[in-house]
Amino acid sequence: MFQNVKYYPGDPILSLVDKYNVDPNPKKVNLGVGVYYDNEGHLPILECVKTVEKQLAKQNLPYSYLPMDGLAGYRQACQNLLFGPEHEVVQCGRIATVASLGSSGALRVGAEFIHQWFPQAEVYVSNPTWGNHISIFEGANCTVKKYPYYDPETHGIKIDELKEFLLQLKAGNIILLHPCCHNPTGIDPTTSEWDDILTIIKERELIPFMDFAYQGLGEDLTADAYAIRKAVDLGLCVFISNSFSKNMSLYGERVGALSVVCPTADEAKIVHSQLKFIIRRFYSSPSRHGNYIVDNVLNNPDLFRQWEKEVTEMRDRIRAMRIRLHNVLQTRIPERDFSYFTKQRGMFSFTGLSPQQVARLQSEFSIYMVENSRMCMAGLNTSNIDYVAQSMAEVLK
Ligand code: KET
Repeated sequence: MFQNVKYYPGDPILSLVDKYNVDPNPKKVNLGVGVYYDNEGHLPILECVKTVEKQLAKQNLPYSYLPMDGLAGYRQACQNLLFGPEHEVVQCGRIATVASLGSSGALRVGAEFIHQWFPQAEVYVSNPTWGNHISIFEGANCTVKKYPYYDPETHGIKIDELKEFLLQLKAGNIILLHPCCHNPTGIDPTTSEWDDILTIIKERELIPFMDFAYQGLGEDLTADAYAIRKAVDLGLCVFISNSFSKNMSLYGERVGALSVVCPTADEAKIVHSQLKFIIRRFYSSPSRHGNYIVDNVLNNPDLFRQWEKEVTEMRDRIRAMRIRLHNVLQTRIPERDFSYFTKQRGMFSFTGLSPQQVARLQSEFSIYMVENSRMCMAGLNTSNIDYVAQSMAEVLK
């Protein structure tokens, strides 16, 4: 009966975790999946989350279904976080926001909506991008193509090529953008480059889809939203997927949201209704617990401040690791320029290692990073960083 079913060999990022877990080497280091570990190598539970957990435990709420689109307080908090509560789009009700199963779920629901209501639209992703972007949109039967982005020569963005490319695209196509902490390269446009990119998107009548999985881990919660706010200020309609996996360390709770900024509040109501219909047919409603946690953290000013502080600590720790890795490598191999490690932002770094060097790191040193040379800086800590830097220097020689 299942003779024709083909074996799925696994995801290149998630499969690394399985390999890492069975590696008996006590020195092993996991720099594969985009997960933040603290300096002790543990997955943190944020203090703001612990406080809410205690409150929720006391309340002993029954396990009712959530509405299809999630808790109203949660959805409002997501809008406030994306735009600031005073922003005109928030005040006027021009955003359709639904809770989702992480940013992945938001992307999938958004892809379904796009395929259903804009069947001609092609989806353009950066070259390179998070591999699952391509899978998710192709899984919704969208045609996916790539736009030029990363320049391995300069470890920067091919900004002129990118702009020229956008200028020749047909109106109505979707441009998938990473508003901050580009995955996998760690290279983001400057604010003036964003202005140029978004102005072309506006002129060409393209539709931006912003996947915002790392808010707060680039510059800060507000600065990281620059591209999103700018797009809306230019009068663009925007799809936004956001996530609390990384910035609230709630990975397994699968908490995210899809927001669609519409020209009018009436259109937002209609779009919202269709998003609910998609959700109903996919999985009916989101899970409760994560919605409650985030709702309580974001809507309580003290807990919000506590969260902001904890996000800052995560961001600063990653930065410190970048600087230290850079310093060790630069001392070991002075003829090579490693300054890109400190220019990149967010969790990831494109190390520039060849696939053979990545494989050697894994087989000889039990250091796991993605084959495309992406390394998760948040897996580094003061105990393993020297070992990683020395091993990298060894394979780079
Ligand atoms: N978008 C991007 C750009 C992203 O890097 C991830 C996760 C997601 C969406 C999904 O997030 P979530 O809200 O948990 O559904 N990236 C890491 C984990 C993964 O591959 O699933 C990673 O790149 O390692």
